[in-house]
Amino acid sequence: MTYTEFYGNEYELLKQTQHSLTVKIERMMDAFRSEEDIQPIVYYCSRIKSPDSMIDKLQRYGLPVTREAALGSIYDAVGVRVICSFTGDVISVIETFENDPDIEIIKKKDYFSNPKPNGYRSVHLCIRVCETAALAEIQIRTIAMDFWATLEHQLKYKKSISHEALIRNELKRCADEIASTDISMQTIREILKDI
Ligand code: 0O2
Repeated sequence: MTYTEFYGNEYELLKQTQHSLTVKIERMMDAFRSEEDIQPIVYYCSRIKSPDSMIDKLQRYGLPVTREAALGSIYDAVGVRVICSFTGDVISVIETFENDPDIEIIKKKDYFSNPKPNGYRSVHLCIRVCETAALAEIQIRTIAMDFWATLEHQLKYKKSISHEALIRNELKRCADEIASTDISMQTIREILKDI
């Protein structure tokens, strides 16, 4: 199924929402560039959720497989991911979004302070973009955590993994090591700032 077949006329609205969020992040990067010695945002990416992935999510949540449910009950038809250098930058970026009058934050899922059992660490802001009234999700995490999440996401799609429990434990161990490295890097950053 194509994006237009699934999202219909609303697809244009989703694209507009995606655009308005990416423009916002570009502006945020410009503002940080003039204020900070190291750019807090390393990069960002965005996407409109594919119809297959949306249908799968609606079914997982026990929702009707309709455009209305996709746009009204699921937050991440439009998804933006912001990747930061340090853990402190994750907090600064979240604060910037929280103080932005153009967006309404509906829910904050803090897997940074409360990681998922598999080790996933990220902050998800479920928002409404005032300009379009559409829902969207912003994920914010460090570059180190993004490295883990990207690889773990790819492994999820591997069918029939042998030694699954072992791999799950290893992934969790890696996530914890990465979190500990992130803390050390933040400490180094703070020491260097004071020199
Ligand atoms: P796509 O479209 O490929 O990005 P849920 O587990 O979905 O019930 P959650 O995770 O709070 O609850 O839902 P939310 O906030 O909608 O976020 C879903 C997205 O977060 C996922 O998108 C991933 O991008 C990311 N994510 C959540 N949990 C994990 C995880 O354990 N590992 C990794 N690597 N990413 C995760 P999708 O649905 O995969 O689709």
